[in-house]
Parts: sequence; structure tokens; C-alpha cells
Amino acid sequence: TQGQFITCKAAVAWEANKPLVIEDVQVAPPQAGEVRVKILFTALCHTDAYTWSGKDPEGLFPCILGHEAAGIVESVGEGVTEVQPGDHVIPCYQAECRECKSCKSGKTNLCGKVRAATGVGIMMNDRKTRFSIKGKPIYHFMGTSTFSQYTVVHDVSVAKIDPTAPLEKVCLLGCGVPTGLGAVWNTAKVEAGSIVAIFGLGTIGLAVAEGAKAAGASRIIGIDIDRKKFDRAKDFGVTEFVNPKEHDEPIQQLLMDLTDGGVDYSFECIGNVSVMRAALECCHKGWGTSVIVGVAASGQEMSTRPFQLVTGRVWKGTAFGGFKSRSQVPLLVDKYLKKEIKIDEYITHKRTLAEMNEAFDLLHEGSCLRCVLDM
Ligand code: NAD
Ligand code: AHE
Ligand code: ZN
Repeated sequence: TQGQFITCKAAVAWEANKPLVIEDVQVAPPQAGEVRVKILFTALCHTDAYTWSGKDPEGLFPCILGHEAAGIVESVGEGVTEVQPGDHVIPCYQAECRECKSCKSGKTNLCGKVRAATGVGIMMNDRKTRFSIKGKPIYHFMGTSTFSQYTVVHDVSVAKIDPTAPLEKVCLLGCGVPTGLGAVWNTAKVEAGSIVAIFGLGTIGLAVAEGAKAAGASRIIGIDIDRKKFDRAKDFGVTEFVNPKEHDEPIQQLLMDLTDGGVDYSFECIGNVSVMRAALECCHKGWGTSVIVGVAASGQEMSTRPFQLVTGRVWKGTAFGGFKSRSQVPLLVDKYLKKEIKIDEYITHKRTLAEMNEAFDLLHEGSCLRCVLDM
């Protein structure tokens, strides 16, 4: 099928907040430096819901959302050397070109090569989209658009993985699980014996807990306003629970009291700017580090007294857990195959592409971590 359009099913977000519609979409062949991937499984992440809600300043409509998936390369454009048809892959919203200033810096996983194009829903080559419906262009999303049976991605945005890995599981390595693990291992670099606080016990927060447990944290304090989150969190390594709703004093004060002056590391896994403040302020004076993982809506801003930083607390953030996507996603797949990291435990629901809107509803229910769609 190289060089030809493919017509397939995709969930199209025509407008913010309007139910997605399963449409027949034409997917153009990959151009130079592009890869067309048959998506077999995709999960939903809260960031898809965030963009769909209309609160993402980079959200463009109509678009095809989705960024946590796995599939098989169908065809490749000119000059693509690192993958070929038949390869099993995970699309990576965080690209890795290994050539740009950022990739070569050794200081960040934020590749600069295609980010400007992926932020405006187009491909870099001709600044056009590869999706259309009856000639009308449909925007890409995060350089991945995995809510389609076929998608086109930049070659720097696709990780080749072990073909024996179950795609219905490892699709989660496209976003949520690496984000939480990497926030602990790469961004915070939590040491053995540390006291860790996690705000928000969804998939991201639980992956932080898993990472902190593996790093040898002595106490892992989970904070959530939904009591139902607590039982499950124990299995991921959370040792203590706090529900802010059950206390009158500010949560930062309560945590300082519980930990003899504050935690060593805190992680905000919600996207709430007042919780981000609390997460910083519950850190121990002199060294406590707070990592922002949650994505807050357009227009939201954080605040704290500068004195909090003057007295040695550190405020950081992380995207995709600081992992270099093309290099490290395959290693995470191998870790899963060796049972060194969990994936199955995060999959609470399964649906099909046709049930996309129901899957989005599930995402907002407390019981759902990840819902995986069979395409
Ligand atoms: P989720 O909705 O499953 O989890 C959030 C949890 O926070 C829920 O359990 C909820 O009950 C809890 N919560 C809500 N308000 C709270 C409050 N005021 N205090 C305490 N707990 C509260 O979401 P998720 O899939 O785990 O994602 C978490 C966030 O991370 C989202 O904002 C998502 O967009 C973001 N994210 C960021 C990256 C990144 O690379 N930085 C990657 C993936 C996801
Ligand atoms: N367009 C959004 C940006 C949202 C955001 O911060 N995205 C995270 C990934 S969330 C995955 O679920 C990220 O990696 N950001 C770095 C980047 O380059 O986008 C907004 O709010 O503007
Ligand atoms: Zn995500």
C-alpha cells in the first residue's frame, strides 16, 4: 500500500467537548521522514480529555486525539532507515532526533526537531496534515493521533520494540507509566530511605509510587480526595494515605507535622495549581524537591512565597518522565517482559474504538485507571 491513501476508521473530535464521531478517514501515504503505523491498541490519557475540553491552548479542531498506543509499521517514507514495514512500534509524543541542540545537550529529553509542527497539528515536511475527510483536512495531535486505525508520525517519534511484547499491554508505555516512573528515577532521582508524597493517585501517581518503591523510599504518602483510590494504591507501594477533605488544616501543614518538618520529594500528579503550591510547601526546608507532573489548563498560574525557594526547596517539572523516547521506551518494554515493571495492573477497562465516548466517560470515574481500546 506504499504510496496509496488508506481509508480507515478514526474517532474525530470535530469541536471541543462535543462527543467524538467515528468517521471514515483518508490517511495519506508517509512522506520523507515519516512512518505510517497501523494502530492496534490505544489507551486514553487525561491529557486527551484535557485537549478535548478546549482548555489546551494548543488544541485545534477538528483533530484526531490519542497518544498512548502500540502498533505495526505499515509503510515508510523516503529516507526512513530505523524502522520498516512489519516492525512493532510505540508512537512517542516526545520525539528524539539525537541531532538537535536539546537531544545533544544531555540535559533534557525534550527534542526540538518536530515540536513546532506537532504543536500545530501538522507534519513538518510540507506543513500539511495526512488526515482528511472528503478532502477536508483533520489536524494531528501531539504528533501521534492514535485514535485512528492508521496514523502518520515523524520517524523521530516512533520507538521500535521487541515484537514478542503484547501490544495490548505495552501501549501504556506511550505515556502514563513511563511518566510516573521517570519522574522519580530521572527527574527527582529519589534515593533509598527518602520520604515521598504523591498528590493524586491516578495512573501517573501510582506509577510514581511504583518508581519510589523501587528506588527504596522509606515512606510513600498518597494524597487523594477520593477514598476509593487508597486500597488499590497499596499494591503500587503507597504506605500511608491522607485525604485532605478529612482535615481542617492546610495539607502542607499536616504533611510537615507527619514527617518531622517535611518530605524529601513530592509529586503533583493532578494538574491543580493550588495543589502544586501545597506540594512545594510540604517539602523539607533546605533540600525538599517538588516535581510537577500534572498538566494545568490554559490561564492557570502557580504561586508561592519566594522564601520557599530561598530556604532551599526546589521546584521542578517533567515531561514523559525525562525519558529519551526512542532510546528508552524499548528498554521499558524489556523491563516489562522481565516483570521488573507493572503494566497489567494499570489496565482496569477494555473497550473498542466504536466505544470511544463510553471510554472517555469511564476515564472520569474513580474506578478507572487506564482503558485500552482494541482498534
Ligand atoms: P487521574 O485523573 O487518573 O488522577 C488524578 C487523581 O487526582 C485522581 O485520583 C483524583 O481523585 C485526584 N485529585 C483530584 N483533585 C485532587 C485534589 N485537589 N487533591 C488531591 N487529589 C486530587 O489522572 P492521570 O491520568 O493520573 O494524570 C494526572 C495528570 O498528569 C493529568 O493532569 C495529566 O494530564 C498529566 N500528565 C502529565 C504528563 C507529563 O508528561 N507531564 C504525562 C501524562 C499525564
Ligand atoms: N499543549 C499543552 C501541553 C500539555 C503538556 O504539558 N503536555 C506534556 C505531556 S502530557 C501527556 O499526557 C508534555 O510532555 N509537555 C511537553 C511538550 O513539549 O509538550 C498546553 O497546556 O499547552
Ligand atoms: Zn498522556
